[in-house]
Amino acid sequence: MVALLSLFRKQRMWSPEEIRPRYDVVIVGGGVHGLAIAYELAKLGVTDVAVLEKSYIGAGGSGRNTAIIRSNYRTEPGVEFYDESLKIYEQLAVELDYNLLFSQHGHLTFAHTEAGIVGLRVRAETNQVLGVNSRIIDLKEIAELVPALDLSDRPRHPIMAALYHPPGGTIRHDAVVWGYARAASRRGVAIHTGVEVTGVNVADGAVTGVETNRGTIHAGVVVNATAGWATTIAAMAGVRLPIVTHPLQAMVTEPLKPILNPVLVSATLHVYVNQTDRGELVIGSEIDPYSSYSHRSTLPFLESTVRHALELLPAAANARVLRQWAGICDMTPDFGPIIGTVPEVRGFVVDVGWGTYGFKAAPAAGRRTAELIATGRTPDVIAPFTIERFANNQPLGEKAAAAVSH
Ligand code: PYC
Repeated sequence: MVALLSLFRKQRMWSPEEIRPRYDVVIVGGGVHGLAIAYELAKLGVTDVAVLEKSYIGAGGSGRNTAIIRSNYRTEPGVEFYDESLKIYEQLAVELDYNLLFSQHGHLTFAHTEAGIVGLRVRAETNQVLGVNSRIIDLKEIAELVPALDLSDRPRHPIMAALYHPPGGTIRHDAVVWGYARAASRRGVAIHTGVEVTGVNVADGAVTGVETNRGTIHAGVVVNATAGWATTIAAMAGVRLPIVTHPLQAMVTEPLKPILNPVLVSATLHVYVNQTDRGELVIGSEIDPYSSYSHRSTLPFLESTVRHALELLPAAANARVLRQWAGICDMTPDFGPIIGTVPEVRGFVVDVGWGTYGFKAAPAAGRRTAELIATGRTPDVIAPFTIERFANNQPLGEKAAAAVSH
């Protein structure tokens, strides 16, 4: 019996433990960002760390995104940052000793107009200058990559060219969350689920801890690594963030034979499609055009998104949609994240504002946020993402490549 119990304990992904009254660092949010920060802090020797998650780990955006990885952004800071993240993802399964099912099957962004081609060319050239593999390809090459596409001139918006980004692909999002949680726990991080933060305590301009549904926890550093609730947690510390929250929906079909290798994105059609290893088509669009905290799926989204997906892939017309879901996304005015300290409260660190692009960013955001906390210095690669950029009139201008329909 004792042997059986110890076997069971050994198989747990992370060890449950009592909540202590004090930690050096408390991270609010047990999604991929919070867990990556915790893991990277522990690697740097900061192990007195607690991750507080009000639900189960990965319950928010980390479990609801469509797991696309790419670094074909438009601005220099964006490309450099996401490329660092992609490179960490390339060796993360080995580092975490956990199969993450990362598949670099490529990423295609279509242009349907001359202006669209110019936009993609700017991205291709910025990518290439910064060493990122991405280039414009013509219809012949597109047809070789995805024979199922409708490349005729029959659609309302015929495809004219594409930005091809071979290192892009998809990863198993739950596995990434579990892998980080297990690795962080093995290095001494405490992961507390079912613990909701109800207040952030501040005294003399510095954070002193958090209030939770399980009592007060003291900490010298509190990290806001939430998605969807970033403004709520920040407001508890008296910090206002320039963020508006929107739902983002997606759906998945029944499994089909393989018809699609790369991820397909069309800004003009406001749609993206990829096929999972199991054969399902994952279909999504842009954020819903209204601010809300709702997790409800809607019929208008289903109707319009399917219609647009079928303009690209008419062969999928008879596929049945099995599931549809929504997550909530924190959008900043320039579609860039906010990472770093905040001027109002010492010890309050934010890793927020990840819009619809947070999952692919987590490894680099985790590593660099941990470095900031451990050393007190802002690493160069995240310096453009500080909150001060809004007051200093230095927005990022990443809207063109950050999301689906821009
Ligand atoms: O940034 O690649 C992306 C993306 C896909 C779906 C939502 N965001």
